[in-house]
Amino acid sequence: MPGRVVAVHGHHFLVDDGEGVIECVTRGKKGGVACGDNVTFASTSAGKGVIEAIAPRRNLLYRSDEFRSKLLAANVDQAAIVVAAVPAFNEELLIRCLVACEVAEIPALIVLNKADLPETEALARALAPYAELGYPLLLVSAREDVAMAEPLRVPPYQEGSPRGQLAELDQCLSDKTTVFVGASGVGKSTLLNRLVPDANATTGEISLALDAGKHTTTHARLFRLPSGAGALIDSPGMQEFGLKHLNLASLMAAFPEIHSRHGQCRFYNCRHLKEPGCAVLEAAKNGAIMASRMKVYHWLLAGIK
Ligand SMILES: Nc1nc2c(ncn2[C@@H]2O[C@H](COP(=O)(O)OP(=O)(O)OP(=O)(O)O)[C@@H](O)[C@H]2O)c(=O)[nH]1
Ligand SMILES: [Mg+2]
Ligand SMILES: [Zn+2]
Repeated sequence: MPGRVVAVHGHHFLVDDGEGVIECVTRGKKGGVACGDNVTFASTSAGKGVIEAIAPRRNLLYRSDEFRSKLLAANVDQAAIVVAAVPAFNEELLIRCLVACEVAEIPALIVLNKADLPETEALARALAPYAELGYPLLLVSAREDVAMAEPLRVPPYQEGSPRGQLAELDQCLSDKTTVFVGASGVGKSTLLNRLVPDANATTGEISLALDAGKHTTTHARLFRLPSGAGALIDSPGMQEFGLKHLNLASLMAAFPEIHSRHGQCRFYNCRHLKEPGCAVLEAAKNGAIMASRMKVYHWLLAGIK
């Protein structure tokens, strides 16, 4: 019987067959089942089954280190990378998430949450160049119960939408399968609860004293949007995003600002490291490419051999 994987708990999977949710395991050491996978399963007893096969995937978002891959979501239309000023913003993590999306050919948007916090203003300004790179940037507040310190007047804030762009986000999500990814504590599950009121995903209080998020979501879970055919996948927060699966060609293509300068360097096989006549390094020097992005590009390049 066919179904879609809607939750992954270690080696247990919840499969939605359209009528209900079946608790499944895999036969043998298949592993590698992702939230969002289309599978066929055989039922073993009431409400239980075994996954027999995974249908070919449209795409797969995952992270990887030397030892293993961690699958985040399969068959999605887009990824919403959720960021916030509190706990402390991690730009390297954002860049790595964007690279992973580019490699998987999954369109990415950036959701800057916690618009109600005064710290968010500076971050909104710092993120503006990402919108210029082509990643839609939305500024929202997932919490209706907290007062806005002062409406932020930086783009993408719009006059007359005091809670930020929740309506725009809602529109972006409609009829699509979207995966929420990002650091722990940025508000992915709180946003999900706003958008899917009966999701009741566990949200956690962050320890402000430690300025560190607590991992409250422990497994990926797919929820249907109340309107239409869309779905949202909530995923556990991460501290780092391993990209061991990158190769040179995919790295070169993963940075739009580097890719668009292809062919402008003196050497056709330029790696934009310290070659003379490099158009990318020149652009970085005069500020046309963000220093933070260039730094992460060089780190990722150093990791490929
Ligand atoms: N002030 C403010 N707090 C928020 C907002 N959104 C979420 N929070 C708070 O941030 C904390 C973390 O929220 P979660 O939704 O659990 O964060 P998460 O990204 O799901 O975290 P993980 O599950 O660990 O990945 C909670 O205390 C939320 O109440 C917001 O828009 N404004
Ligand atoms: Mg969560
Ligand atoms: Zn170059």
